[in-house]
Amino acid sequence: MTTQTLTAHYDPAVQGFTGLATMTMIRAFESRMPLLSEEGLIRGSTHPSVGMEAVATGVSLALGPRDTIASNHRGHAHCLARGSDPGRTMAEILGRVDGYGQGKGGSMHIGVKELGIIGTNGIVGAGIGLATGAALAAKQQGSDAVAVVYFGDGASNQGVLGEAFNLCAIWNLAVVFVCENNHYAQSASIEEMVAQPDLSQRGTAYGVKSVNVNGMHLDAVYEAAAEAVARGRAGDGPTLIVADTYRYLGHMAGDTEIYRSADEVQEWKDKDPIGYLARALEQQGVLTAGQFAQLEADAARVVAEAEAFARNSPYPEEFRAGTDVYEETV
Ligand SMILES: Cc1ncc(C[n+]2csc(CCOP(=O)(O)OP(=O)(O)O)c2C)c(N)n1
Repeated sequence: MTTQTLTAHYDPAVQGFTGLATMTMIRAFESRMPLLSEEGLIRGSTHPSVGMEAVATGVSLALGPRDTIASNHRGHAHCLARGSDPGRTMAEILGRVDGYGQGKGGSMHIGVKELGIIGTNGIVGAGIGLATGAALAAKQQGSDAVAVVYFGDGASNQGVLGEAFNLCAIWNLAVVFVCENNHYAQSASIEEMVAQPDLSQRGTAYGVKSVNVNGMHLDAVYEAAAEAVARGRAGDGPTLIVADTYRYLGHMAGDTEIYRSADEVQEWKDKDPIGYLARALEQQGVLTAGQFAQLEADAARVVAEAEAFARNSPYPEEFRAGTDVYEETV
């Protein structure tokens, strides 16, 4: 199969500006999670990804409408960056009937068929198999759609990853494996859990093209993702992108965070992906301080409206618990 030379072209005025708006909205949305949990509005746990916004956003900017994404327990940002409606996303998190799964999936089980979101997932690593299946289906149907899966450094220890790497490599399946290495699996640091911390070597070992990117830099993530998507579309197979990133909040609400130091958290806050991008865009002359303030105000308004929508949405009726759990046509 010939390799199409589709080089990524990050344009600060296009992907940079749009990306900043998306990241700012995701930050505002995710920053509400601990407070909504404290208020008792979220049943079960919810996992914010404050600090990791550049990964979801950079990858999403490289995707087309027919592409699919599979995600995990920390999936709100992936859905929002893919274009999910903040109100319906929030309603799902709060278990309300106007959510994407009529409130029956909750924070960790959001799916949006029309956006190709084949599911966030509470089972660590499960999205890896789903994306592989989506890519196989696309190939069998003669489509050039690409499947993305987001997973954490902890999930990279799941056996399904090796199987998926192997199948995608031998069958040239168009999967972009996006490992969000935020350095912790719940409370276990990567140093404790992995003897070879360069996770990209895992893809290389299976014949999967593998790259490391700075996950705090939208431009770097976008370039890598656009390359990976182009390879997949051209029939040249899978790519693993390992994005070095960090979550600023606890694993979930109520996390005591005794496994990491305040200095370490601060060190990563100094690399804030939103601050970095805003400064870069200002230097490149495509953003003024006033425009950035406006983006932040817009994000706050969108999230406040989403929250009001979700709070006003009723809970699903109990007798519907067993409906909508299986779909016959795929
Ligand atoms: C199969 C499975 N094992 C364990 C858990 C419990 N669990 C939920 S999140 C998590 C940590 C996952 O870490 P990682 O993949 O690095 O993602 P992160 O939370 O860092 O984004 C664990 C162990 C689970 N949900 N599913």
